[in-house]
Amino acid sequence: MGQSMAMKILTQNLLEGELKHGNEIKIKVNQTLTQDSTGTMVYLQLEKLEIDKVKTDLSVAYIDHNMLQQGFENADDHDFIKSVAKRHNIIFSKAGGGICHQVHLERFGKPNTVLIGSDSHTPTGGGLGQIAIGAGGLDVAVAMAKGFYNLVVPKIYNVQLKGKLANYANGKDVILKILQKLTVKGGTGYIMEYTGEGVKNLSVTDRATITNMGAELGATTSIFPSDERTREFLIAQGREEDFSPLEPDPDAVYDEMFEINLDGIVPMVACPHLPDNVKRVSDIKNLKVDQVAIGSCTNSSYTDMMKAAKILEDNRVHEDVSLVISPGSANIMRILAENGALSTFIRAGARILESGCGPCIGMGQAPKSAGVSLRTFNRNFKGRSGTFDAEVYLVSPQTAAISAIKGFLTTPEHLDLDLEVEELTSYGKNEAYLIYPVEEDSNSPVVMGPNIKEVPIGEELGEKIEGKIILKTGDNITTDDICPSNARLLPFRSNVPYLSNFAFSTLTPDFKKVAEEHNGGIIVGGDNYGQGSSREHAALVPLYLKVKAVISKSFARIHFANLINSGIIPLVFDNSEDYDKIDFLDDVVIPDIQSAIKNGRARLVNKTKNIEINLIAAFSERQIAVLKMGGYLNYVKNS
Ligand code: MIC
Ligand code: SF4
Repeated sequence: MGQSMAMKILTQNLLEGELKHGNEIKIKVNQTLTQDSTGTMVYLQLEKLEIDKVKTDLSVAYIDHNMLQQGFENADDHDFIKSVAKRHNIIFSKAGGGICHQVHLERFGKPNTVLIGSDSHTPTGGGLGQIAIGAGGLDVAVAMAKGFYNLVVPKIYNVQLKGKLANYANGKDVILKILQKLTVKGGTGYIMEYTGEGVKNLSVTDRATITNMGAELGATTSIFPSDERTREFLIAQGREEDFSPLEPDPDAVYDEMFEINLDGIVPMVACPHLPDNVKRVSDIKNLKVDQVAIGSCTNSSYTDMMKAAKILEDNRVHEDVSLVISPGSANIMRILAENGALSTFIRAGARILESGCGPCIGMGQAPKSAGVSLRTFNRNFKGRSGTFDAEVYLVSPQTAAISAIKGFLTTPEHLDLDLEVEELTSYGKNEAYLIYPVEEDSNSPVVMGPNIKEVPIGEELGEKIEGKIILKTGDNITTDDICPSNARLLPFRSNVPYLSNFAFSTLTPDFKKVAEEHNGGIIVGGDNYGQGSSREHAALVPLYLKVKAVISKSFARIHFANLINSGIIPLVFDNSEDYDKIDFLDDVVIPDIQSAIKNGRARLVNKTKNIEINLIAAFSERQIAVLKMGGYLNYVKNS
């Protein structure tokens, strides 16, 4: 039986377990990446694991998220991460060097390897034929300390591509089209594998845009072949030696499949407030735009920037629009400075930001009240921009640039514009932002500022779980809801006690008060609970507030793992209609939880309503042991 590309790499890296859908396996990790907003927790946890050098071939710590530095907190976090990186043989990418996923694609990503990153958009590496998976911080710390990662074997979804994109269309329009079809939970439990003759017509960076936003489908990861275009990209990045080919066997077996004709792709837009609320741009008339932002790990490559520059050349940004531009890496910024594109942006009236996440995670550039913001980013959750009532639309760089000139949402589709951008044959290098570890640094001290607080650690599991339902949510609750992120809160990513004041604040003003009044309790969620970012703070904050379990219709993959890692039990309604049989502040008990997690089934007694509800408690042997010990850190230290 032929193998898919994903199965080939997983087979190569398999350490333990059987490669069968649904099984938990242990795989060797070749590379890791972290960024600063999840990184402080990763490195606090890595220090607790008391290691010498990382066990991976390559680990990189990027600073790209928290860069406003309006107080000492961000800078202290950067220093802390730098000091730990030095001690353990980790490459450090300084603030300004660029967005982790873009820089990793350019400098380090390697076909046929496994990359684990503490950021949900790590699958960007799939554009290079890598199995690149986003994970919680502790999983990444363990990957560095021990060289492995535990993964539940996903199914494989084959997307067959044919044809060629028109030059007004972008990888972004392809993935938005897929999101329209599959929704934000349609990829859950799958690896998206792109094949077909259309693949060769997509640049590596267009491929990376597609794999990047596979995260929005809920997919474990997404992967493209490694072919001649991959080789050319790696040659242009000065690292041909990292190339190796990857393609599926001709008789590869897939669980699901559909076809996309790239010829037919037209500019698409994700409307507020979810990335799957997708329409054709041409179907939205007269949408006046206040802000346009071009950048983020989804669309900040050299070719994306140049397409925007071509549209802006000899034009002027509309007087009612603020256009902000953040190239994905310092190297791209340098190239744009040298080839004149940067001056094109400035002549057009754009605002140039440093290379980093910036507005994508609400670090500045919050839109005006009820403002309409058009962004080339990947997430448009309510409030994420920093303005709660802003309306954020997700589009391609081509659509963004033309709309910035016109002042309303429009596409370059029917305009006679030359949008052809040649890929570079040499990107050169910009090493100035990278600090490579040297032997002498292995004993250098860890530097910790006053804002860096201890990581909360769970307690051993008791005989039963008992308490009040302290929150009941709807479907598709994001980790941005559970632990919001914006310019005011990101400086506190290493301070869980402080962050706990804002838990669920997009849904309710007093979650913390209720949790404290009842000494913790149980949360009830709908479908796809915990979608979005990989931030384990969305589990650590509830742990700190003594949440014992979350019961939901279904969970997003990374958050499910993060809850287990924190010792909080994620349980699923056996019959999702039972969701209606529990209400806020009901008194509940789950008796005999120790055997429930072993047997895979739990019983919840709703004492307030005098009814019983069946729950699924399906965990691997390892997860059961982790839950019993009160979290993964306790487990790893004791095993
Ligand atoms: C995001 O895009 O939501 C983030 C910010 O990059 C997160 C990580 C975080 O919360 O720090 C992610 O995607 O995992
Ligand atoms: Fe940064 Fe936005 Fe990408 Fe997250 S999605 S890594 S915040 S650019």
